[in-house]
Amino acid sequence: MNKQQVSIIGVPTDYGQTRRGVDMGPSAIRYAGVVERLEAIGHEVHDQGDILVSHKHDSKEVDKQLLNLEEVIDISTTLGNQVHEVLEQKKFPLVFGGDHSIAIGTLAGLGEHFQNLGVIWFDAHADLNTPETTPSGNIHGMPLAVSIGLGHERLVQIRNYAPKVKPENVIIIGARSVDPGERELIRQQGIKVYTMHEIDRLGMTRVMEDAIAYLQERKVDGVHLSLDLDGLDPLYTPGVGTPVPGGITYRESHLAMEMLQESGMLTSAEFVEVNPILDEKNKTADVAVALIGSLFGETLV
Ligand code: HAR
Ligand code: MN
Ligand code: MN
Ligand code: MN
Repeated sequence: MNKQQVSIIGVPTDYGQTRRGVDMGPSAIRYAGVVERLEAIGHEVHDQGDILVSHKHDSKEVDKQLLNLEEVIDISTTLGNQVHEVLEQKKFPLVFGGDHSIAIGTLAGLGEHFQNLGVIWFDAHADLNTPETTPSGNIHGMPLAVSIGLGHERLVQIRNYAPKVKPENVIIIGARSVDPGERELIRQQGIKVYTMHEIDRLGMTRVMEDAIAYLQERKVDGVHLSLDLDGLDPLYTPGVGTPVPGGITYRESHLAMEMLQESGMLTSAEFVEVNPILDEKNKTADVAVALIGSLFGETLV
């Protein structure tokens, strides 16, 4: 197990959707002992604290297709700059949300450093909506589209370049709630998706072997894991804003993390959508921290 220097960044935002409480995700994950857990494995952890997020919720302009656009742009820009700095320092960025809109900022910080970044999007949803296709106006349903260069220009151009990742370098794992516009984009852009059907059918071992081999064939120079806790079945992670039944199990998700660790390809990660208000005794944050343990090489014996 090679020791890493890990930089934690918390992003306490709920502006990507409309249920309050997900802004407390970074606190819940810290409370669940993430720093201690990583240190016990032998990693050197630098907790940079949370980026500054206003909780004013006083937006005057209301674009129903892009709720809280200005706030999301601000937060994404700050986060993108900070992730970029962490990479300059040759540390591993580990980002805690917040809702999944934060991925816009995280990927904006990664995309310049890696010329051919791979992304594993672990989620019940595809997060490939645009202002034209969104059923909700919630930007947390759009970050993957934005990162491949589709959507509102000011989101797409955070840190002044686009796209952040090539669509053919993206793999979605765990999808079971996909909107019509998203389905079309998946086909049109050649995004690789392992829905719950493939996970049931092939098993998580085969899915991860295939996913890792695919990224190796594509000769990626880094891999980012964007893990939405709603990718797991709500039995294990009830503290999320948009739970969808029929998800990935606790053991399957651990196996996925362990296989990613073994691949040695991972260069950054984020854990999003933990909402302590909707949770049962911090269960969802506990799962996040347990998964982080596996992802960073925790072993039992
Ligand atoms: N697809 C729906 C929308 O765009 C729901 C998105 C659900 N949100 C997430 N993202 N948690 O993974 O509104
Ligand atoms: Mn808030
Ligand atoms: Mn998501
Ligand atoms: Mn989701």
